[in-house]
This record gives sequence, C-alpha cells and structure tokens, in this order.
Amino acid sequence: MNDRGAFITIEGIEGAGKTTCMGVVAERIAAAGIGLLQTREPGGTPLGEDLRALLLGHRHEGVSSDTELLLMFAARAEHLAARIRPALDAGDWVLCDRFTDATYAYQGAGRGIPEARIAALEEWVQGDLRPDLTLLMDLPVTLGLERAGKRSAPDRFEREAQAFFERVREGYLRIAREQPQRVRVVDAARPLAEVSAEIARLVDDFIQARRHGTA
Ligand code: Z5A
Repeated sequence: MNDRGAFITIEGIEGAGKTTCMGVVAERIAAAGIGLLQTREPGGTPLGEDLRALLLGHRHEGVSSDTELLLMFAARAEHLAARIRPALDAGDWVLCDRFTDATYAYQGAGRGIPEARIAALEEWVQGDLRPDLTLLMDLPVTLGLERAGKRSAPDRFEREAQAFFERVREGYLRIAREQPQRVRVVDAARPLAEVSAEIARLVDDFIQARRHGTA
C-alpha cells in the first residue's frame, strides 16, 4: 500500500444522500483496518466551521460570487493545513463530504465564475493534492430538492432556483466525463439499499486496488 493515505471525496447536488452514504464508506474503510479522518467542506476546522456558518447562513445575503469563492478556498486552505495533510501524511485515509469539485460545480457552473480562476486557486491552495477517488451521487434535481426539503429549513444555497442546480448537476457530470478514472458516478435516485451496496462495492474495489498499488 502507498505510504500516504488515500483521499476520498463525496459529491452531489442537495439531497443526493452524501451524508447518508458517508457512513457506508467509513464502515468499509474501518472493516479493512485503515485509520480514517471523516470531515466536510466547507468546514472541518474551527475557523472553517465559522466560515461555513457565514456561507450557508442568511446573515449575508447577496454575497458576491468572488467573495463566496475566496471564502471557500480560505476554509479549504485551513482545512488542508490543519487536518487533511497531517492525516494523509500519517498514513490515515481522509473521507471528505465535498471538496474542490463542489467549487467547480457551484461557483463555476452554478454562479458562472470562469474555470481558470478556480484552477488558479486550486493550484495555489492544494499544490498537486487531488482526491484519489470521488463518488459523485447523481440524481434528478427535482428529486434531490424534494429529499432535501423534507429534511430541514433551506440554507442560503438551497434557496437557489432549480435552473441553478441543473447547472451544478451538469458541472459535476462534466467533471466525471473528463476524469473517469477518479470520479465514479453513482445513480442516487435508486432505493438506499441499492445505492449503499454499490458504494460498498466501489470502496472495496478501491481498497484492493490501493493495496495492489494500482490506485
Ligand atoms: N459548497 C459550495 O458552493 N462550494 C464548495 O466548494 C463547497 C460547498 C465545498 C453545503 O454543503 C453547501 O456548500 C452546499 C454546496 C456549498 N450547498 N448546499 N446546500 P452540504 O454538503 O452541507 O449541503 P447539502 O448538499 O445540502 O448536503 P446535505 O444537506 O448533507 O445533503 P446530502 O448529504 O446529499 O443528503 P442526505 O442528508 O444524506 O439525504 C437527504 C435526505 O434524503 C435524508 O432524509 C435521507 O434520509 C434521504 N435519502 C438519502 N438517500 C436516499 C435514497 N437513496 N432514497 C430515499 N431517500 C434518501
């Protein structure tokens, strides 16, 4: 197995079931006897969680897209320095609920920020660190919003119009088409038992590939 731990991310539009499926991924990794840091973005550190509250709350409506982008990367820089890199360097695996693909999807495809601007920040903040495996939970926007709506009051993003989430979904699918080795698309519209079984299989396959030095 590689010395550095593996970096796994889960992505998708609202209500795709990311949080629900984090547990399945964590369970497979634990069953393989691998140490794991479970975390999320924006957030994951005290400063990051404060930034998350500012970004998702309703205190600052009408925040400019560039401000939103820079705050996402500010939270990410702290997260990488304080938690993600130390865990990976110690050989633990990291499982993160959303990461930079979300920035390309929401701030890029959703808000219309040019991809090159996001890529410049990605390079600056992450250097050459990228996730080793990304599970993209994909489902129709109407179904995702319906599921998310049943759960809690809408945050600042969840108040966006359906067209915004259609762009976000397409942004994610484009990343998956461009990087099929890293990004595995999971049909999240199916019953939870089926989705969980596929995720368990994908993670088990990844663990095996990592052990054999092929991932
Ligand atoms: N954001 C950004 O813009 N740029 C960035 O760079 C980053 C983030 C990193 C916070 O993310 C926001 O930050 C997010 C994008 C933005 N926008 N919003 N909102 P978040 O991950 O915390 O927020 P979220 O997308 O709303 O995640 P969530 O609330 O945790 O949803 P989820 O994890 O995808 O879904 P869930 O909570 O697991 O499931 C939702 C409900 O559906 C729940 O009742 C489940 O029991 C049910 N469920 C799940 N799967 C199924 C299946 N298969 N069948 C039936 N029911 C199901």
